[in-house]
Amino acid sequence: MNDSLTIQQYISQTASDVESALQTILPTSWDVPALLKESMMYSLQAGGKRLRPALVLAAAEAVKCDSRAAAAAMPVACAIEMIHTYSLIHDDLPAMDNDDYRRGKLTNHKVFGDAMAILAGDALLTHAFHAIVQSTRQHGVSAEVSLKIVEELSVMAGASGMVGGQAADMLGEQGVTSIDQLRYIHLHKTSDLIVFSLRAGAMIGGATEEQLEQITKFGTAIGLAFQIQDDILDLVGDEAKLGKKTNSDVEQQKVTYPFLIGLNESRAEVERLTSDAKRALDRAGLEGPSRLFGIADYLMKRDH
Ligand code: GRG
Repeated sequence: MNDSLTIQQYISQTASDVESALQTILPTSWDVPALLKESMMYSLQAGGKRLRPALVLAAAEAVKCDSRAAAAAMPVACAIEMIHTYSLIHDDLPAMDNDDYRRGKLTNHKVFGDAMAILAGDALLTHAFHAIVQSTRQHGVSAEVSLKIVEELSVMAGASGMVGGQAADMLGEQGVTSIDQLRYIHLHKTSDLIVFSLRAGAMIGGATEEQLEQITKFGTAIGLAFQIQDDILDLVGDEAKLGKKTNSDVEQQKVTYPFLIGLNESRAEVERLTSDAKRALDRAGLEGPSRLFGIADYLMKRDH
């Protein structure tokens, strides 16, 4: 990809590449019930930031600076977006968060009904694993690397990863009182998919175990920073809506970093985590890490 792109341009370029690749992975000719496919595509095409796919692609390129590494990583980038989208569809259901809007559009169940939304989520989750296997078939990713990616995804998206984080969040809804409990939830609900995205891209690029270890540290830290920044933006947005944009009196129902340690300390934590992440990335000694450094800074400074 063109080296002179700013990080925002890089993210929007990868987003549009991923959107085209998703059309191939779920082709119009795909012989599945039309409404199921419509429901899957509705949420996939609802216009998310495509952050996780960008991390897969940027990590592959960081380890091996050639465009073939990014092409081979594309099916995995699509797979992670399918899993992320499934999690959002299920999270919005009446039995979970009961949300009517997501990404500025009606939620999946509001358009297709609860049953079809559950099925669309299930189908996206399952099809993600199919897409990863395709990276081996079509782009020469070794079967060993593909298998390792499938194994890591099944852990990071499952009971000891994202689903576990969501369950801990649900079970602790009223009872989360410490940063450690909250950190556990964020690490699994949010960071695990981010860490997976980076590790999968890096594995396709041919990273060593030592590099993967530092990339994991980088991902864990930017994942936490991303979630804290998300909670800061939620809070600041809500206060702006209420016309009371203050730094104190943090009053909200949801237990978040701003709720537990205040807005200013939360902002400082985002900066600390981003610095830690960048130090780990430095230690990884990659061939072309500039996109990853750029994404870390972009996430810290983002305002949406
Ligand atoms: C239902 C199994 C299951 C899991 C749900 C993703 C999730 C776990 C819940 C959604 C709520 C939430 C705040 C999750 C934390 C991760 C997060 C900030 C998700 C939003 O990711 P973005 O900002 O979304 O990348 P877009 O829309 O840009 O893709």
